[in-house]
Amino acid sequence: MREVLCNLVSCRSAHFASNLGVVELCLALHQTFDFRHDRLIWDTGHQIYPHKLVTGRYPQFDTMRTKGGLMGYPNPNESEFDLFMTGHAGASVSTALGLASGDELERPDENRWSVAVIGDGAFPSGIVYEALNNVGRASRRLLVILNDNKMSICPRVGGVADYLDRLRMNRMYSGLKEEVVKVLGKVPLLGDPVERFLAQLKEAAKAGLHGGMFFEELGLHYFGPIDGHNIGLLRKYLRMIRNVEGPVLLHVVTEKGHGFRPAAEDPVLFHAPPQFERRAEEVVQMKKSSARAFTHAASNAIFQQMADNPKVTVLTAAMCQGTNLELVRDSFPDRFFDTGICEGHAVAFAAGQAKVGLRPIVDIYSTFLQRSYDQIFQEVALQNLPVTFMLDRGGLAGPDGPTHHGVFDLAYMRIFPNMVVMAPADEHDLSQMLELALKHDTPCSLRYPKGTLPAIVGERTPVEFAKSETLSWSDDGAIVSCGALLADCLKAADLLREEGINVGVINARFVKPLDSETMVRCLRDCGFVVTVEEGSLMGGFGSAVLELAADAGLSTNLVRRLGIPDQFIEHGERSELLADLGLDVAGIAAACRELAGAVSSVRQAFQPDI
Ligand SMILES: Cc1ncc(C[n+]2csc(CCOP(=O)(O)OP(=O)(O)O)c2C)c(N)n1
Repeated sequence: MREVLCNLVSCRSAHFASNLGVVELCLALHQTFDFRHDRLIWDTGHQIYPHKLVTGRYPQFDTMRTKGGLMGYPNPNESEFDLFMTGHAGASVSTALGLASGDELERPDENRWSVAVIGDGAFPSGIVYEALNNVGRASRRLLVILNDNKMSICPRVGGVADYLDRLRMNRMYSGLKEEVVKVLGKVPLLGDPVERFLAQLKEAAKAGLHGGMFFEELGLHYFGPIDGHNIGLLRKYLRMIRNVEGPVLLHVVTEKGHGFRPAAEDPVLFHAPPQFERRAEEVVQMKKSSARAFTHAASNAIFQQMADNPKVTVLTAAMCQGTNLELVRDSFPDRFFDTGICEGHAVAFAAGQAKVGLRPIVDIYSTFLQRSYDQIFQEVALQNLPVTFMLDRGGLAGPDGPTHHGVFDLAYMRIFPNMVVMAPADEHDLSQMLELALKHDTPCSLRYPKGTLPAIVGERTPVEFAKSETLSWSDDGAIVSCGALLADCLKAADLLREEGINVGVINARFVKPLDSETMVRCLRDCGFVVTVEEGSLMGGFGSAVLELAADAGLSTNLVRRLGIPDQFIEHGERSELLADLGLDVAGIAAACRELAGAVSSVRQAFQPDI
């Protein structure tokens, strides 16, 4: 199984170390339960590859994360063994509890088990405690497996991590396993297996080898920690647990990257490494891209602002590596805060900092920030606090697919009073927008995609509050670009010019407040208007332009909005998905061509006969 995982990563970037770490756990689970009958949820879902391999998807495994191929996360459309399409961390205990409770109500005679496997990185998510708080009253056949590998993407942080460390240090795990076996061995093998197991536990507890009081207090039976790479031991515990009445938490200890030395030694790099070549257990060559991405421009801009202003702080929610903030973390350790996978907390925490005069930057992927929607509303926007949101991966996330596409943020941010919403087209815009945000006295957000920085040639104008940038003008038609697709809009305009169609290009920069003067001018004076955004059409930038047109009493007959339609977009390379949606050069040019044709037929119809 590990060989198959290694072969995959030699073809393309994929989640790796987490999958290597759960091979034995996955096999032991499938050997003990029948998940056509029982229920299994892998929290987050990035460690689902071994499960896919044993549930009929080995033949398609080489299509993993490619368009039309297997998804890198659980996908109920692929298999009856995947129950929820997930990619966000922390919800597994709640959904497993719901499944267990539903089964107990609907089919009490079937004795189905619901199992949630959750990593120690996901475990501190607030929602997990909401679920644990509820567990005591609920299901008898709920098993939560805490897969403790001491890592989130980066080393895990926080008090829960310290608590788990203490549990791991207990004598049962640290070298005194034989003693436990001895203790357990004292209990006679005869009799009812449930009674026997509980008796064994009592004995173990008496021997002072039993930890996990916190979970016990919440109403779960706590077992462990046990070695998560020992299939025999795992199976033994799982079989015993099947006989226990009441919810159970099994704490297993694994090594992230287990079985491939470079991954075990550097699980951060190998969480989702770039494609690499290997020889046996050596990585010969890693195909890291040298192109500068929006994320690099963002972390660079954050670094500059923090160097210039001691009031600026930065918060990340377990994504220090993904947001490229390692240098910022190491250079400004007092003003860098990693909350773990706790986005809601991060936003409310930033609100507190802003209230007392700091200038916090919340740097979170667009899709994960959705977790903190109510804190954006209540703790930030309603208080009108100057928190700056930097939304990474704002747009299509590519091979991660629908759980990770950050396509709703323009819509979800712009509806809040006080919120300023910006979308930089390139590094020039991004750094100036951050500077503007940190001087502005209301909450601000700026979003940028996963992708390399485009080079926009020609003279640029400085970023000015609520002002767009007119790069070229034509009364015939206008492309109004919101964000990072500007370079493609410019290329489309060049292409059209060669065909004799003149189109101006506007860089909108602000979604809110809109540059209403320029937008009204486009709507009123240009033959047609095409808006372009890598975000949901519902409620996004194009919608804002239509609202403005309606309010100003202007016609929208020749306005076309390009963006993400009202559907979830599958996984694939970002460029492939953009092309499918007509958001590439060819698609933008085609929309303009069509509208230019419509304009000329309207004009011909109204031409007086000579
Ligand atoms: C809500 C949310 N925030 C952030 C992430 C990004 N993310 C994916 S996996 C991961 C680390 C998970 O750590 P853990 O649960 O311990 O699993 P491991 O990879 O260590 O096996 C993070 C932060 C996410 N998927 N969901």
